[in-house]
Amino acid sequence: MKICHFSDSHLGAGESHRRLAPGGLTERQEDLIAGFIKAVDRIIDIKPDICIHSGDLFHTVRPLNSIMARAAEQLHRLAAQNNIPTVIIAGNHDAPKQPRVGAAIDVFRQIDNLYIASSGRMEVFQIGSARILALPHCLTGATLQEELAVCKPSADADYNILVVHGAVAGMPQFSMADLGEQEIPVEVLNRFDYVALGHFHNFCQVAPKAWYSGSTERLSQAERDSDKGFAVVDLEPFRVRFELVPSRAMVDLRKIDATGKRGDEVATELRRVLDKVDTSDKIVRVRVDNVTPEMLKTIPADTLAELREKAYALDLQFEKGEPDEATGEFGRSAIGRLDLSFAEFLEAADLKGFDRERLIREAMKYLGAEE
Ligand SMILES: [Mn+2]
Repeated sequence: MKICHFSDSHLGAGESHRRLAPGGLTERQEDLIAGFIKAVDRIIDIKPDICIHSGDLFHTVRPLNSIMARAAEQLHRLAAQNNIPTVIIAGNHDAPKQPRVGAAIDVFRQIDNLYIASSGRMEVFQIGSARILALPHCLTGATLQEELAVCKPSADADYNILVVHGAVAGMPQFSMADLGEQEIPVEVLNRFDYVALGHFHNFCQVAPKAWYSGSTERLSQAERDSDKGFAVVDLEPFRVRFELVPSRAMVDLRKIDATGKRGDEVATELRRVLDKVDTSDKIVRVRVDNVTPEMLKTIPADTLAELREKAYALDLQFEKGEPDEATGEFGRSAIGRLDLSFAEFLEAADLKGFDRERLIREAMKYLGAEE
């Protein structure tokens, strides 16, 4: 039995990218969709017995209708048109925070051959000789514990496969520092013939038969050195290999020390650093340390605009001191996600008598989403 396991497509991410693509989404949003489509193309070529998507198909609980339509097209192609039974679970990004909101992936339930777990409870699917335990992101930690307690293989099935989204407990390197991220105990992983993990964005093995497939596109600088793609799993004999899918290059350039420098001097140095690389097709990060308010006031805005214009995406990080490198780069992006999670919470919350839009606007201000 052959399984293709992919994950964390985060369709809809890249909203703040400055250039629009034809159709109105940003170029970066199109990138993420393209990565997902390339993975689907390869899976259709491989034609596995089962395909698994282990969560965070969408970046948010309420993706744009246009993005849902693009996803529907691909899932229909994969499961219905090409007859590949496909299991998909909700991850922490696309699972609703309240039951009445429902999961976006629920709208795909009518697609033939697609098995969806989004109820916040474990769902069991029998596909051929495999019994699939699909555990989506749970509403509460208590529910997760209840489900993990009954998360056991069945002797009646030839193969028992677990699909779950979260960080493996006791392995902080797999944490995305997300709000509401779930922890999966290692013991659970060792009960199954294969565990398809989602959440951590780089392909890697975490237990003898448990893998993160990684995401289908790069979402943070912590992923710049990792290839993107998916896992191809053979159960008999057991073998897991990585299938590469082309993705957007990310580079992290040399840090610039602004100590004692004026704004125009920092701008000249930025230009020198950026001129060494063809940035036109890359997501580029440069960090400027020891920044003072005076330096920021005198930095020529037209130079910054020009450098931004040249790059596919330029992330300039101005830091007051020299931040601790050990804070972890997945953790860094968690600041961006705190506002996202809070906005989702506000979207779903019962706010009778309040101006929801205004609350969201104010919250974004305080959470630093509008830098
Ligand atoms: Mn996740």
